[in-house]
Amino acid sequence: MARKKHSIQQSLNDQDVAGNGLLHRRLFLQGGAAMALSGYAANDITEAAEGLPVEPWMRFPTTEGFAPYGSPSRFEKHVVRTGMQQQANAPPGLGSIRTPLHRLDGTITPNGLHFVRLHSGVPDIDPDKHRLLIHGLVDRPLIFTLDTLAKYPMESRIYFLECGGNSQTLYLRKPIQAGVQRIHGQICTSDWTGVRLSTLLDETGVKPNAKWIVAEGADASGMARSVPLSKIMDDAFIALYQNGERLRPENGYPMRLFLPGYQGNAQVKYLRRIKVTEGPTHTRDETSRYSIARHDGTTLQFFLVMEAKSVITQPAPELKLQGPGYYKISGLAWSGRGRGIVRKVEVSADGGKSWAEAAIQSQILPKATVRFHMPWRWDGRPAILQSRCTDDTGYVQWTRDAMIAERGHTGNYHTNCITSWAVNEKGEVSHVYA
Ligand SMILES: Nc1nc2c(c(=O)[nH]1)N[C@H]1C(S)=C(S)[C@@H](COP(=O)(O)O)O[C@H]1N2
Ligand SMILES: [Mo]
Repeated sequence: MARKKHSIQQSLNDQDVAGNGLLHRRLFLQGGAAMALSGYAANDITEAAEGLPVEPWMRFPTTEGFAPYGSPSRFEKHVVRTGMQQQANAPPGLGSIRTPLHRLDGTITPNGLHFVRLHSGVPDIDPDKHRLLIHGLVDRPLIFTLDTLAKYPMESRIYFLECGGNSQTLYLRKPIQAGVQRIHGQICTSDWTGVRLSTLLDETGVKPNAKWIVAEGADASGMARSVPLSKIMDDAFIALYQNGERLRPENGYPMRLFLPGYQGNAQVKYLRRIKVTEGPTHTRDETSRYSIARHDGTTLQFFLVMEAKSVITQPAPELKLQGPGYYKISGLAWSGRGRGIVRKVEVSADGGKSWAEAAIQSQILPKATVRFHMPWRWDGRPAILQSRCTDDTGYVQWTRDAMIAERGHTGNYHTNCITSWAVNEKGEVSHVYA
């Protein structure tokens, strides 16, 4: 028995693929690792098999489980959105609540946990009274109700939605001491269903000099954003359903603009108007905000595509390691560039000195998050965990140093640099710059 154990240990040690205990990504598929991870000795298992408990709920049926709208197990009450519901000195309804990335697996975000970013709270819109107006440089301005939209062909696509301000604290000079939820919890993925805008614009017709549109929401923030007509005709749509149900009020009920791979802010919720224009409108939300200030004093305007990015969600500062041993590093990767395909994700356990390719456990879909994982043998000594994403254009997620060199500390948006989680001897995880 002891000999056997030794050989498993030996084969695990032979699987090192990068510094500080990163193991080959296929290790989890092999029997040896499963045995090493279970932690039970063979005679414990025999004993357990003989004495499997018969619990009360196995003896008597319950009458539970027929709720009109289901909710998670009572043991999952801690899996909630958190964040700033109301910032000090801010106008009412300005803030965000963020997704508990460290508590989720897979790629689809449950609707009740999708991050919420609001500039004036949620308007209480009656869907029967809501109208969408398409006008401006069109041949025939048209008004659509929910009922008329429902008659058009719809498409369902799985796409990520990330706030342009997600992770923006990485621009700060000192790493904030917060978890993955606070720092990165504004990236989610859903199955969105709606009507392509190209279909609706075929109906209205578009004048030859039309090159942009401006989209306007029906909330008090007056959210309005300009989008190139090329994007609108390519893959933009009016989203009506999110993971099979009507959009949640917080996420734009009854309809929102959806722009695959673009920054969240441009995906105008409570959409009530699309005006076809010659050029960008230069609205408040695209001039005072959501442009990227650069170190050389210039500004990147209409910088709408979210670039390749990844983040380790387990371990994370919210999750302490329980002593040396085998761990599964897991996280999300995505890109809005090119076709939006994640080509590979690499993981480092030594602060970026050496890297190894992670396994992808989800489907690889354009402009959607993918879930990666990587086996790791933690020896109990300090380590720095990082991940980096490469997309189909060959773009590699950059380091924080490279990002700061180009954008300085005032950059604020599109923070797609590598994140570093430091693990100390106690197994505590914290956010560092490495
Ligand atoms: N009308 C309107 N649209 C809006 C916003 C808003 O406050 N009002 N917030 C924007 C921002 S900043 C982001 S990141 C996304 C967030 O979408 P979500 O709240 O569904 O996650 O919606 C965008 N669209
Ligand atoms: Mo945002």
